[in-house]
Amino acid sequence: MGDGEGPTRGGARRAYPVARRAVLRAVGASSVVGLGVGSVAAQEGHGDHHGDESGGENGAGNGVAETPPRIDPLFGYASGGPNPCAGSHHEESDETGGGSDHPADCFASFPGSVRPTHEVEMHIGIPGLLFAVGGQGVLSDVTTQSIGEAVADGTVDRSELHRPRATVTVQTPDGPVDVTVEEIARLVAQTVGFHFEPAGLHVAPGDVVLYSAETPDHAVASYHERHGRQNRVPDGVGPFSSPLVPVGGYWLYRFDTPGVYDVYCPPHEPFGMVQRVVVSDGDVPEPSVEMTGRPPEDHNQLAAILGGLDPNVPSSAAALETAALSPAAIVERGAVPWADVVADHRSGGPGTPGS
Ligand SMILES: [Cu+2]
Repeated sequence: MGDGEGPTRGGARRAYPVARRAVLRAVGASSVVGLGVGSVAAQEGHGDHHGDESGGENGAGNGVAETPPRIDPLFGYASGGPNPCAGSHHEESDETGGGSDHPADCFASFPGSVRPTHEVEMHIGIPGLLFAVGGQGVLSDVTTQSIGEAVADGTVDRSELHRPRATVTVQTPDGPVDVTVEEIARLVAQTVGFHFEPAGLHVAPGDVVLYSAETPDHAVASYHERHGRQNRVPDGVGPFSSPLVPVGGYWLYRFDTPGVYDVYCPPHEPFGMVQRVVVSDGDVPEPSVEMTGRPPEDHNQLAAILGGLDPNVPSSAAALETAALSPAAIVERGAVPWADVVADHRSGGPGTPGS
């Protein structure tokens, strides 16, 4: 990407605000609109992958020639959107879990060469009010510690809290809000943090997974030696990764080689944002872990960005060790919700505070 590419870059920059407005209009409205924008992007020569490195072979500038989109084995297929499957999950509801309650036509609108059969959403999962409480220093250290201990198992017992009815005033974008210590504790207990939904996914070899960005600042990367990490993908699988996926956009990846794949969100791996994908025809493969680099983070740093409030969400290492994310559980259930991983951890996994 040198300075000599000024005109190209200018063109791309001009195109982005248009695409972004289209995304905003489309978010939440699932419909068969994905292909139109995808084709436009391809004709403008900046749609598919990472721009200049891979754009050449797609024949941009060939006029009407149409090259079927393809999924790169390392860089997948990225799109700024709109995502035809946007907003189709309802993970906040316990009943639906990590299932596949997308509209029937949501995958059918993709070209056959890249058509997904599963969707994974990328979420933040932290109430905005909690950020405000944590960032404004309105709680004493004693109260903060008592909240952490009280919610370590994911439930709130008023008797475990220091001054549960005491009220603090928090400044929010909508003005000052009064909250009690008990209410803050309930917010902490509800916090599941940065996560993939579902956190565990079983697919057949050759299946394509759509990763959807519901909130900002997420990406997908394999635990791989060439990312400086412990290798946690099957033999022969490369160091695949997505770009940072814009809200409303998506990234597609095809899982070809059977085995267990552990992936992480690079910005949020210190906060436990990991996923396990099991690729098999129904058998239960073993994880293939090689000590090639840094292992998954073994300390969850959520408390550091929440002013010391600790929701006891598992670290990346702890999440991958839960029973919920065992390959057998993932194959049996098909999809494992992140809430089950958090519940497993809070119910007494190693490292649970106060146990
Ligand atoms: Cu993330």
